[in-house]
Amino acid sequence: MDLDALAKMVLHGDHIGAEQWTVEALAETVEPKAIIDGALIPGMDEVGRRFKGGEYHLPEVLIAARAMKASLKHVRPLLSEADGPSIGRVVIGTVQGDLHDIGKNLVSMMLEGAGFEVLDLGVDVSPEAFVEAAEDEDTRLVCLSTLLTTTMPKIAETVKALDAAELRSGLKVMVGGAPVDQVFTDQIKADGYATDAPAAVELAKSLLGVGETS
Ligand code: B1M
Repeated sequence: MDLDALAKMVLHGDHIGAEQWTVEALAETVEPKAIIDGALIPGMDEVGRRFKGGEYHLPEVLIAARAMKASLKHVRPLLSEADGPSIGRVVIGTVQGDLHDIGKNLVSMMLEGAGFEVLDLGVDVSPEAFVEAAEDEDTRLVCLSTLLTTTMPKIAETVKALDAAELRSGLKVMVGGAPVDQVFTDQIKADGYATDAPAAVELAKSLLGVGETS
């Protein structure tokens, strides 16, 4: 089956087509990894490029991510150890006191589409819960999101908790969300900050040294 067709369905946000294509392809024994590497990642990479170039805006990114997810839900359970490790395990969540999750979900979906293994802790996540998830030795990146100025201190608190648990040498911390900026990121000594979901994917790759996007 033509992997390029699925990449285009993702690019154009055709979630019904993407799901149908995937079910049929898997029935025809197309390799799950080929679907990810040959269609979902290139499709979402192109979405990122178009967003960066101003051709796509948030709605197009959201519907593309939905199409990617519609395919991924059939592919993910079939991935085996033989398919090799993901490019990195990422823990993501909205910090304690904050229930906003639309942007965080978008970041999470795009990271998955880019090949990361994502553990999404949800919303209102305590520093302790982030630490617990980060203690898994496979975790390479912790992503902290918030939309409220009142919960920005919880980002700082979570970074401190990761420091106190002596986990920072083995992993990176990325922060994001509307009130967060580079000054804040530097103040709390996080490793990086991204303004939107495509930028978060690029930053995640660069923080983990897993290749550049063009
Ligand atoms: Co709330 N809310 N809200 N809200 N809400 C805002 C954020 C607010 C700016 C509205 C306003 O007053 N103009 C304001 C915050 C003010 C401030 O603190 N400066 C606000 C407030 C005050 C509140 C309540 C306190 C209201 C109340 O109850 N009095 C309350 C808080 C509840 C709580 O969390 N404890 C509340 C509640 C809600 C709803 C539940 C109704 C709903 C959330 C639904 C949900 O998320 N499931 C909601 C919504 C929808 C919004 C607005 C309208 C939209 C947010 C959104 O989803 N944007 C928002 C106003 C606005 O932004 N226009 C507002 C779309 C989303 C795709 O963008 O989340 O920015 P965003 O994510 C982007 C980037 O920020 C970035 O990438 C994303 C995708 O490109 N990004 C990251 C996000 N996380 C990242 C992490 C990264 C990297 C990038 O790396 C780790």
